[in-house]
Amino acid sequence: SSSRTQWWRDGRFGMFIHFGVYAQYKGVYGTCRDAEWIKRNCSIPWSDYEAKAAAFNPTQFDAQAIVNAAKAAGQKYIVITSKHHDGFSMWPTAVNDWDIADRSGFSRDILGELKTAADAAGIKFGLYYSIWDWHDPDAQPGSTTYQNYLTRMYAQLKELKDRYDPALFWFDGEWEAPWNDRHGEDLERYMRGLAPNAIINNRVGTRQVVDGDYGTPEQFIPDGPPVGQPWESCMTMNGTWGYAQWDTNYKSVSTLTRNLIGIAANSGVFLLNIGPTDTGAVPQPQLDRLAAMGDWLRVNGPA
Ligand code: FUL
Repeated sequence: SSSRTQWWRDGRFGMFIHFGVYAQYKGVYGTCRDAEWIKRNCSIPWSDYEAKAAAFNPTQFDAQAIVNAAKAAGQKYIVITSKHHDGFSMWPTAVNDWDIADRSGFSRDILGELKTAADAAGIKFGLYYSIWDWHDPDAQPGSTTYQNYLTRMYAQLKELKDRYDPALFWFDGEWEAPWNDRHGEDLERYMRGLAPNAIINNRVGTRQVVDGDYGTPEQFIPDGPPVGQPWESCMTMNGTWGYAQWDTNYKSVSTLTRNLIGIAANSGVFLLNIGPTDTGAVPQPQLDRLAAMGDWLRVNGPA
């Protein structure tokens, strides 16, 4: 409804964070290059990926610094990957053991740290969750036991609600069978019961403008007036969502600022991504761009 989404529509500008085991590869596997899709696109065996998970130790992840950077940039909300397509949970889920607490040596609750820092700064906290899951055996193509995966997914979403009470759920990976129209409708109904005030993006389902609260153009800005739903353009500053050391192809501050202005002019919302490195630190070119956008907004933005 329009009152549910009001803070988000008024806020206009948010921070996306793609962070997970994939950052450990820094975008490189042998001669193959990718980022958060590296497991799949570089055909990495699970044994290798699981070893990388075991070595995951992002001690430089600094929730307060990230929230400070968002705040200074003029961003009003943060959405971080709780589970990407690799299925790895960034919180200590009880549903399976493919998670940061059970499979890495890193025991901090970084989602909790970010939620606490965001709350204190008056910034809304949201979670990305991929429906598509490359790791869960019941979620694989042709699975006759997909329902078992769905039961676990519902349980994980309840964990996320109970632990972090997110203001926004950003679903993804809905395009991959066997997920279908009915699954999307069912999940949205479940989420409305679980978290009636939370905003949900349209990738909860496969029916485009019918599903969720808002549309999610990715890496582009729709040029016409918005159709059917509120919308949020999500975009990278360089070319990759997850960290890739080789990806230094950054947009300029003026391009990013013009993107924000163009989106706002069409009543949209801008979700701009950062991808922390394997140590958890945010790459300096990303921090620089956030700071410069904030400088511009303080002079030229809304009062
Ligand atoms: C896409 C995903 O496949 C990408 O990895 C990224 O998360 C982007 C925001 O959504 O569909």
